[in-house]
Amino acid sequence: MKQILNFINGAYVAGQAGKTFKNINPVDGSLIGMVSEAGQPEIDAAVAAARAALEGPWGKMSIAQRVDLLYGVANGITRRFDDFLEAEIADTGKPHHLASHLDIPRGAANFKIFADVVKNVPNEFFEMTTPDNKTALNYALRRPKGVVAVICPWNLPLLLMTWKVGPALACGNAVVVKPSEETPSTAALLGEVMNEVGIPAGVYNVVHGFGPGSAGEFLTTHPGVNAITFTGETRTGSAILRAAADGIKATSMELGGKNPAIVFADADMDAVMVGLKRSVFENTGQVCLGTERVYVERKIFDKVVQRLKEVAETLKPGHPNDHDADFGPLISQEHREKVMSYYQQAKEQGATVVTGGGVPKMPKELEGGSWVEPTVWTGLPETSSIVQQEIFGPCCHVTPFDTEDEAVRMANATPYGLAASVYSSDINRAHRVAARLEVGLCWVNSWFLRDLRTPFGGSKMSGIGREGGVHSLEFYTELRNVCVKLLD
Ligand code: NAD
Ligand code: 6OD
Repeated sequence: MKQILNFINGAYVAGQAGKTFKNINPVDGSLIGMVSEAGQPEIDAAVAAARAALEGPWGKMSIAQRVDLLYGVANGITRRFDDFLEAEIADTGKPHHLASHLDIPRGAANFKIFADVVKNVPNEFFEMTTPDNKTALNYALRRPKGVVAVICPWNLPLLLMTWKVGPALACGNAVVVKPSEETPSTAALLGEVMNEVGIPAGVYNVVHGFGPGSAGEFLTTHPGVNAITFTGETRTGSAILRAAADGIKATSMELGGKNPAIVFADADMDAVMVGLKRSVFENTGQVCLGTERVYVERKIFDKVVQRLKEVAETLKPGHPNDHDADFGPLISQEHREKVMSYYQQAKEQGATVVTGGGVPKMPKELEGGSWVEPTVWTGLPETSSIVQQEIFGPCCHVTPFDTEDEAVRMANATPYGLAASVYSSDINRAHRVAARLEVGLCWVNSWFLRDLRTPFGGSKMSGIGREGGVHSLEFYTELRNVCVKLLD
């Protein structure tokens, strides 16, 4: 039986209390292995190891030396590509083609790109005249924040973890990562790469466990942690913000979404269908940026609904290694219950179920997996739970609109503000609408195109702060102003 251990100070260790939890393959419900849960002693040890690394060789390295090591990590992930792929697929059940094109290459790229960003960051400099008419020079030093806690979700495990660990290490911090309890494997495996490429012990630590009363809470409340970067549900984000308040810790919050797509009648229909197919159904709808609300100009409403139905009905569920399979299971039976409760609510609230709404018929060997059907609804009021709440499944509700103002008003009418897509061939309208949407990211005629130098994050209840490119440097470094008075 596979054992997944904590990675502390460069070594794999079991929790002292001997507590373990199951790592389940969502494809068929089989047991992958047992995960060692970290308790308070392991969190203390991980934070102490991170602090010692900052005070030791890691803290003394030049930017150039760190950059070289981070290139090494990127190459190390690429060298062990198949190991990462296998681990990610076993934990998530996502199709081989998705993990091999998105998750694992981005895991490597996140180290290379942020290494490049820190190499090129300019420093602020101001020359001033003092009250006694002399000159003083001001410059800003960027220093690491210190020990950064990285708390991760399960939907894109390696990608989203390295999206934080890459810039944190590039800026000279040391990290303690808590991967999701559903997907512990790639974070643990990355420890091997860190050792292989010579990242000093204690710079990268991994502790496994849950949130409240477990590793997540022990880490976010630890006095030795200077900053917390979190990706996950909005409700969890609130709990972590409360924990962080007591210790005045810096926080970056990437939270939930209920993202709209607005389709105008002049849109290129192929671009619309390519965009919606990916944004509604990719990764079985478990992408924070995914579209769960589609607003369509009334004159093409029936056509778009029909095309969405056709797309949904051609999608084939299947085992990750089945190259014809378009989508995998949801992450867990617990998450399936949540998604199915929304499928039930939609029926009770009187939705027209255009397609889906149930569980697909799977071959016997996959019947234990957490499968759901791709689903499209129409006919619900904008106030319904289906239109207001994040479901995080392969589903969307489609609503008609008559005017640009009405589309923007409905798109903005949820507590969330993460991402949106606008489909139109009228370039002026596209810019105008993008500027009016209350979101952190807006794609036009596309979805989830990512240049990692650009700001990423949500507004309203979808998050606080931006990461990406120099914006990550803002979070992962502390600026220190040095003022030098030139004496005669
Ligand atoms: P989650 O909030 O349930 O868990 C995320 C992590 O937080 C896990 O590691 C969990 O163990 C930990 N955690 C839970 N309670 C905690 C606590 N009190 N203290 C410390 N840690 C705690 O989220 P999830 O179900 O893993 O992921 C899905 C959610 O993540 C969705 O809401 C999705 O929209 C969101 N998400 C957002 C982004 C973004 O960039 N905005 C990206 C991906 C996912
Ligand atoms: O691409 C990224 O950097 C990113 N943060 C994606 C988030 C996806 C959410 O599920």
